[in-house]
Parts: sequence; structure tokens; C-alpha cells
Amino acid sequence: MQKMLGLARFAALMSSLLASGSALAYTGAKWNLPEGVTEISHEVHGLHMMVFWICVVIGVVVFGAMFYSVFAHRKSKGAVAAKFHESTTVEIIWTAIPFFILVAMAIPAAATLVKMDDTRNADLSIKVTGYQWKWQYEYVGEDVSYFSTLAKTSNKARQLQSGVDVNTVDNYLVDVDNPLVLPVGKKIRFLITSNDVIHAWWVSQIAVKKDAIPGYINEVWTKIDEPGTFRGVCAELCGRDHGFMPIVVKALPEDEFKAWLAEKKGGGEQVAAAATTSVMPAAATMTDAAPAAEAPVEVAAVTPAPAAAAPAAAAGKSKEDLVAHGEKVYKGNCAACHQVTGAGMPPTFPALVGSKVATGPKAGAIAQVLKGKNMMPPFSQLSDDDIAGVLTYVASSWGNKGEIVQAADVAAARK
Ligand code: HEC
Ligand SMILES: [Cu+2]
Repeated sequence: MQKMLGLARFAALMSSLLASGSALAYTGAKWNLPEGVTEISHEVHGLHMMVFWICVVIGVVVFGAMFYSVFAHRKSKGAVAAKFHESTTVEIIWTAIPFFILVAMAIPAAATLVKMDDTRNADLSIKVTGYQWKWQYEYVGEDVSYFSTLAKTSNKARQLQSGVDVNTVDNYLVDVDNPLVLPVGKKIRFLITSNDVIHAWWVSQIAVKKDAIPGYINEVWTKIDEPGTFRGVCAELCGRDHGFMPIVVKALPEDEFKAWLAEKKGGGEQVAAAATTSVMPAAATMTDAAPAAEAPVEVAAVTPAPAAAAPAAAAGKSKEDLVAHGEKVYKGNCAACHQVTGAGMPPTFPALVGSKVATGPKAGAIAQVLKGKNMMPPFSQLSDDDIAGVLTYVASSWGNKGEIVQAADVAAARK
């Protein structure tokens, strides 16, 4: 009877602890993982809370049993320790229970992970390139590309003896000059890479955190539910100014985004071409681009192509233009394996000099670049212009005499 009463009291105590615990967890939301503004971020938050509560229950049960035993079977009450060796039953139980708990946590977690990885059918692709110590954003196929660096106000205040009280600076160290502008309600695919060391692009409210690794392109996606400004930071120690390369994402309603993009195109901050050459200096492998082989992603633009580009595409570019553009694309994307000289590194990476595919019918070369082959990753993330340029460059360099490829040919091959 005494024992029963003790247990009941114990249970009451524990349940009241639990109740106050949950109240604390919710009122103290600022200490918790942010819920974010995407379906995935809600799921991640849900998983986090589920695992948290499982841990709480385990903690309470284990420590409860321990404290209860210490208290109820203390020496002063004349408790005598039981003497036994090995209990198969107990061992099976304490192996099986954690096993099932882990499985129960792994099932929903795996489902969310699979969803996170599915970058197919994106409406817009953004290439994110990390630099020491800034980010570059490239709206794939839109001819819009710019750098995003620490806001001047923060940069000034952070200097030694700047005399500025950092508490007076808005969004100190989490503000930038040019935020990444995105449309809400659209599936956005990020192609994340780096130009120098490993960085990581992390904006927790849109549930994106991915390493930016030179020579690799990591894919991740988001679909933002509501307009707003979301802040993040580089999450991989990348050198002296690692703490000074924040990320700001500004999500706009679709029509405002379109207007912004149109203005950006007109405004012409065209650093895209110049930057292409410096991206991915030593691409040895691009394993993460491989899933695209199973499911080639169409880089569908949110906005229609600008009017100016349409006649050009119809008439086609001159060979000189194609070659000039293609050379940059080649050096940025292909030279790592096929070498600047086109000599390749046989036997693994074939020479493009005299290559039957490169100089043969253009359909073959286009297919090779769009879909990849064996060790060659697909390059469907490049724009039609880039692929047309690079293939024309390859077909007419180093003594090669092949066909000119126009963006329209590539567009047709994507269908
Ligand atoms: C990661 C290394 C790698 C990169 C980067 C790469 N390729 Fe390749 N490429 C290969 C490999 C490997 C093959 C041979 C594939 C096979 O036939 O098994 C190949 C084959 C080719 C061929 C056919 C050659 C032949 O005669 O069989 C062409 C054309 C080609 N690549 C063009 C390109 C272009 C254009 C780019 C840049 C957009 C590029 N490659 C980037 C590895 C690469
Ligand atoms: Cu960094």
C-alpha cells in the first residue's frame, strides 16, 4: 500500500513537471528552433519537437526510476541489494526498446529527407557561389547575377576603434547590400558551389543549409509560403571573415518579383559572364549533380524571356559571339576534366580534340552535355546560351571542325 501511494505521488509529480515543461517550451519560443516559412521547415520543426519530447519522456522515466530507487531503497531503511548475474530478459528488453524508439524516429525523418532532396520540377534555379567572403547569386537563364556582401553600416561598425556602438546598428552583421530576392509560392532550386574554400549557405527559416564546395554543385530547394525577409549566415568556418558574410533572402509576391527581375535585367549589372570563368576552378567530380541524370530538371523561368532575346535566338548568334561566350563557359565548367587544351586526361577523361562526338552531328554533343554519360555529369543546369556557346567553342577550337550550335537547338533538345 505504502508503495502504491509512493508511485501515485511520483506519477503526479512527473505529470505536473511535464505540463509546466510544455508551457515553458512554447512561451520560450525564441530559444527554440524557428518554425520557418516553408512546408519543409514546418516538418523539420515537427521532427525536432517530436524527438525533443521523446528525449524528455526518456529522461523523466530514467531519472525518475533512478531517483525513486535511491530514495525508496536507501540504506537507512535497511534495503539490501539484490545479488544476481546476467538477465537475458532484461538485456533483450533494454536493447529492443531503444531499437524501436530509433526506428520510430527514423521513419518520419527519412520521409522528410527524401522530400528535401527532390529538386525536380523547379520553377526557378539560382546558382549560389561562395567566395571569401561574400556570396554570388545567379538567376540561371535570366542573365541576372550579382554579389551580396556585408552591409556598409555593419562593416563600418565592426572595425576596431570604429567608435560605433554596434547596438545602434540595425541587423548588425546579418544585413547585406544586395539581398537574394525570391518569389513566394514557387519552387526554387539552389545550385550551391564555391569559388575558393568550403562555405555553407544557411537560412534556417526557409529550411536550407547546404555546403558550398569548390568543384561540386550541391542541390537543394525551397518554396516560401509568405513574403518576408529571412536572414542567415555562412555555416562553415571559411577563414578570417567567416562571421562577416551573412545571407539575406527577401521573398516577394510573384508580380513584385517579376517587376524586380525585369528591372534588374534592364539595369544591367551583368557580371554573369565574367564570373562564369572563375566558378568551379578545379571541378574534379560533381557527384551531387548526378541525381539530375535520372530526372533532368527543366530550368523554367518564372518570367518569360526578355523581348530583346527573342529575335536574337530566332536569328541565331554569330559564330564569333558563340565562341567567345563558350570559351568562358568551357573554362568554368569543362576544363577541369577535358583540360584547357582540350587534350583531356585519357583514359578517364577523353580528349575533345578530334572527338567524334564533339565534331559530329550536334545532336549527339548536345545530348552528351544535357544528360551526361558515365563519369561525365549532366550540365542541364547551364542555360541554353551557355551550352550552345560551349559546344560551338569545342567544335571549332584546337583544329576541330564541327557544327555551330545555337541556343534554339539546345532548347529543342531539352523537350
Ligand atoms: C567531371 C568531369 C567532366 C566534366 C566537368 C566534363 N566532362 Fe565531358 N566527359 C567526361 C567523361 C568522363 C567523358 C567520357 C564519357 C563516356 O563516354 O563514358 C566525357 C565526354 C565528353 C564528350 C564526348 C567525347 C567523346 O569523344 O566521347 C564531349 C563532347 C564532352 N564530354 C563535352 C563536355 C563539355 C562541353 C563539358 C562542359 C560543359 C564537359 N564535357 C565537362 C567528363 C567530364
Ligand atoms: Cu563562408
